[in-house]
Amino acid sequence: MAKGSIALIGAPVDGGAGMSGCIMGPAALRVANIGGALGNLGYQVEDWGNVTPEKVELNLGGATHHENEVAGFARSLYKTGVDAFSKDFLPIFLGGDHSLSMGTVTAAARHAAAKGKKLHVLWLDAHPDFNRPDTSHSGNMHGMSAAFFCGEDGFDGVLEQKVEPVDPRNFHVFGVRSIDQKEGELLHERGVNVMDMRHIDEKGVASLIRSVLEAVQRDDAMLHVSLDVDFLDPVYAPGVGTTVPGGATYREAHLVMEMICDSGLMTSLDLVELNPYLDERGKSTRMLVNLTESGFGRRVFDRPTSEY
Ligand code: 6HN
Ligand code: MN
Ligand code: MN
Ligand code: MN
Repeated sequence: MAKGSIALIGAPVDGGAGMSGCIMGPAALRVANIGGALGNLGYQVEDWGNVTPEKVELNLGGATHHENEVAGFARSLYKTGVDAFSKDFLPIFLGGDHSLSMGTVTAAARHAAAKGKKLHVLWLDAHPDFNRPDTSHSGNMHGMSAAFFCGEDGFDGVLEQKVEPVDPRNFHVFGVRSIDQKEGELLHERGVNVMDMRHIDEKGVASLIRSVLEAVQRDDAMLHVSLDVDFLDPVYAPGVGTTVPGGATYREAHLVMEMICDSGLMTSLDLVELNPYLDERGKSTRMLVNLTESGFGRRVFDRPTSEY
């Protein structure tokens, strides 16, 4: 079976994080040959280069900062993302901090709506990134992206277009272990599917991820996956500004990606928060590339999924 086409889209946005360094993320992923790795798995890969942020003048108030940079990237990612979907590419967005999902997920949601479909989002992260400008203590916009694309208030002017909001019940947060007080209340109120680390310890990766994939399948929906480096335990991926102990192990993270691949449901992917300045000899960059390979078909042993 011929495999599809993948567009690599770089987004060196840096100002959404509390610490700089994510600007080097797309370059590090290319140095680690992410494109070649996907090509070896049988995909047609086109590298679309890095997007150029639009010029924006915006003030979201409160502690929020760098909104011009974040909104500038969000707007160009939105347009480039919509373009990639309409040309039948599966876009992989190379971050850049997690604020970039304000552009990538809204592009996916727009494309889904145009096809009369729903969009589910699987958020692999130590954090749910569900703050609004008025609940955020840090003012860092990488902690707000999910609130934005789920249609929360307080983000006027980030995109020029009206956002097609993701239904919070179709927003699946997996691997979390750090939630701010008001952010947690909002997650409850909105009915977000939060799978925290305790949940994963008790139920295991496989049954929880299977239930997410079944929900996507039932809805015949598109699936956007957003992989934050801090989803992983810092032992495996120290190259990120927001490490939290108690994260996913090497095998847990690979199993997630292998199951996503077997489902055939993923329609777009973000690789975010990689900070090469904080990394140890390329460890976290390689981890991200290896996880991407698992998400696109690399296997330890070729065996039918039904045998697992
Ligand atoms: N990320 N909840 C914290 C904040 O500043 O709002 C942490 C956010 C982390 C964001 O990891 O993408
Ligand atoms: Mn401001
Ligand atoms: Mn994040
Ligand atoms: Mn995080």
